[in-house]
Amino acid sequence: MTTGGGHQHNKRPYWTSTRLVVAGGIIGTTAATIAAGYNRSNHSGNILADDNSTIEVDDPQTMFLDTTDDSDGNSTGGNINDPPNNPPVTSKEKPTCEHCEKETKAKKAAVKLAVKHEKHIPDVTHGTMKTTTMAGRDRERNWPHPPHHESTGAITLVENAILTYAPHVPPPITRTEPAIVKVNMTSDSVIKRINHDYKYPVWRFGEGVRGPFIRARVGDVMELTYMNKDKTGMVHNIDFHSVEGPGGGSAVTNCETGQTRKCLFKLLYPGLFIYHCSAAPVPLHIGNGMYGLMLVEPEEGMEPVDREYYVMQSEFYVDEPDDPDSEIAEPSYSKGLREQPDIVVFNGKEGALTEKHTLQARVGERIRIYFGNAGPNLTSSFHIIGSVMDKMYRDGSLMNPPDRGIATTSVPPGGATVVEMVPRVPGTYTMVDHAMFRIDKGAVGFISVGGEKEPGIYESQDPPQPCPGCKLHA
Ligand SMILES: [Cu+2]
Repeated sequence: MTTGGGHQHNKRPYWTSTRLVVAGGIIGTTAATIAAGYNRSNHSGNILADDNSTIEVDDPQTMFLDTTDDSDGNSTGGNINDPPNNPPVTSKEKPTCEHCEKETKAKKAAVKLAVKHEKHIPDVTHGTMKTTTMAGRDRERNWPHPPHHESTGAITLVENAILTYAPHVPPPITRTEPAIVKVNMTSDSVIKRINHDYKYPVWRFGEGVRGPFIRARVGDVMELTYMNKDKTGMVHNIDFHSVEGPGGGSAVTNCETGQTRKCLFKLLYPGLFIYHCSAAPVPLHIGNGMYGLMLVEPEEGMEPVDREYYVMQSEFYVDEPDDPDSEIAEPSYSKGLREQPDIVVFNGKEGALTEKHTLQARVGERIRIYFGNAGPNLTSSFHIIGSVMDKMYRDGSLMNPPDRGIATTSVPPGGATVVEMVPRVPGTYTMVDHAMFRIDKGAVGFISVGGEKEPGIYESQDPPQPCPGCKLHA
């Protein structure tokens, strides 16, 4: 493994036929081999074959954290060498940057103009935003580097992503440097119960209607191995909203049954993003269950909290089974076109977060919910009955400060949000889409909070009463 001198501004893609440039460094032939689809062996001895082969891979559900340094070329991730025709960038001279030079000229011009007109001058050139007024007031605040500036050297760390299914969330990222994060994904289709009336032919990633939660860090490179195991013969792919490039990755992950795709995606922006299948017809692939969440942590990581949960909303459009004795409903494209769902649920089915499956918490704990809306049609008015969101990261952005003291937030189809609450009174808190008729379609989830209440916040002569027939107050 070689390390590169930072600050490269390559116009070519991250991988080429001869070398891979990641974060200004050079990964070399392994990644290039992946990109080119050549065969290689991984650390387990399983063959990772080219795009069109049916192969056996590591069990994608058996994930573990592996921080093996891949620099010796013999451990996780395989052989990483720098090809002789592409020597490492070792010069200590500061590379010139065409973009920056243009930006500097533009800034000088802006300063002249601002002096003339006494306007604010935003400077977003190198990591700090400084807003200068002619009155001499300077205000600095942290401002993320533009993506092309994140060139700090080669990535030598390789790890396997820990993937979890809702409502569980992988543990926080603790490392302070970028890594190549290996993510194994599969797709298939199965018959699953989606509410008290119907079973349904759900299409899914991994083992859940709502795929696995993927957690990484900005600047990481996701090394995706995606295998379509769907025996029906349907083509699937993955569109990651966290990925820059055609189709968010779907353009290079189209898979027929038995095929495997391998891709490298650099994660340029922190935030909470959904991913979904975008094979045609796209609304059916999403509506039938092919979606999930990916968290890209900022460099400084997420603030520690007491509990984290993964919740996704989606809707189903169904026709009655042709066979009156069957419980298996049919997808209804016409209802989808009319945007009239029969079923609206959290985490893939009615009751996924009620009865024995309520989320758990204690008074005084900070609870963070990663909430996504797969749609495919409805905007969610996400609300937690009995709680004000102490923090709410609008649209899942982790580059902006959170909003505070929010009761209800809109989450569009394909969108996400991160919310935090701190319950101060024990009892049941209810997650809903505040378009309230949807509770009768299944969109209800409970958070059961135990512990002693803080005094003076919620007082009554009578204890809380059960609410007969009510779906909101368990
Ligand atoms: Cu699909």
